[in-house]
Amino acid sequence: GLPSLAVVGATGAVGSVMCELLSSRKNVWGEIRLVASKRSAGRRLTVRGDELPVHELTPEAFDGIDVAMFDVPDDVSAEWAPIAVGRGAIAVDNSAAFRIDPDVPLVVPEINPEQVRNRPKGIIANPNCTTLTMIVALAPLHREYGLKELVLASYQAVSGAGQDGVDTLLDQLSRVSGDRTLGSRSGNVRRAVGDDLGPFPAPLALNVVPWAGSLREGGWSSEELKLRNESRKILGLPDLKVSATCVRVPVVTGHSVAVHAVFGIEVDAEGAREVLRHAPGVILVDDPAAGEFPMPIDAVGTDPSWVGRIRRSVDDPRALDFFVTGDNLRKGAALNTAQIAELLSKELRTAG
Ligand code: 11C
Repeated sequence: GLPSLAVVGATGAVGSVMCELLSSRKNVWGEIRLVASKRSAGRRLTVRGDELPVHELTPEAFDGIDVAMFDVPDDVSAEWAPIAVGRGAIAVDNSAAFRIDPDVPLVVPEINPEQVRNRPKGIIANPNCTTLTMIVALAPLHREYGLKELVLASYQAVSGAGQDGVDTLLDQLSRVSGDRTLGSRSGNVRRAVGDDLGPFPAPLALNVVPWAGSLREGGWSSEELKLRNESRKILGLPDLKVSATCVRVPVVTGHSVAVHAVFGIEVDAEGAREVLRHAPGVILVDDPAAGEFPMPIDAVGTDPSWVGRIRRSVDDPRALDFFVTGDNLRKGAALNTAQIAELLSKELRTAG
């Protein structure tokens, strides 16, 4: 029969998109078992047209499971992915717990699908949503021109911080709507928004916040270092120079990145467009004269990374500037995890 799948974290922001994807993509699974924390256990969710109960996360929840997907916080994955492996499952983990572990492959199926088989710990990691959005477009350009250096600025949606992030922005927007004086005097947006900042260090409504993640050495944020370390690992470029500034913007879903990429040889914008027209998982949206740009409001709910604003640097013939947008809950999280699991389903069916 078909392999069995557990979805751990089924009730979260990413888990909900996962349930949708499992209902709409080609069916390669036998039993699907939904698992979540004790708080969410007992709820029922619809997958493939069936109402399924949500089981509590226990070691027994993995009995008889071939592939276990994790969309949970880092500490939960760190504890429970090895338990799932101990019960006989292969774990596909979307937290940061294992991404940089040299014994855990970090997989993007359009770029390094062969790495799925290289899993001494029985764990495969899924990249961060900001890295994923960008890397799908960057990897084919690297193959063509040889990447040397990246300078990045992100524009990240609030759903990257989960359902709490979404609720926080929408509540704040309802508090500021209607007051036409807001934003013209220091401090008045803060007063209108009030004290509830949700998972963010500052108000998101009518603002941009140059911060995502937690503080690391040298003033870098964890999100900025993830972009650097994960890009290096996925592209197999351990010495790649990466400088990133990660910024949260008042967008519900859809992470964007402004990319300055320096290559080893001269580039040209039309050549880069031609590469991206044929790249898997990419859609080229690059017609400024017609008002066509990659933007979150269009990319949300779709699978590909949307790329545009492709220009050769005026001052460096080896550098390209471009803008890329993708659905952070879909390709950024649930879709990439589902694609990795589908590679495993195929491997198990071929072996079995
Ligand atoms: C954000 N990218 O937008 C983060 C969320 O490493 O998987 C995902 C954190 C991670 O806040």
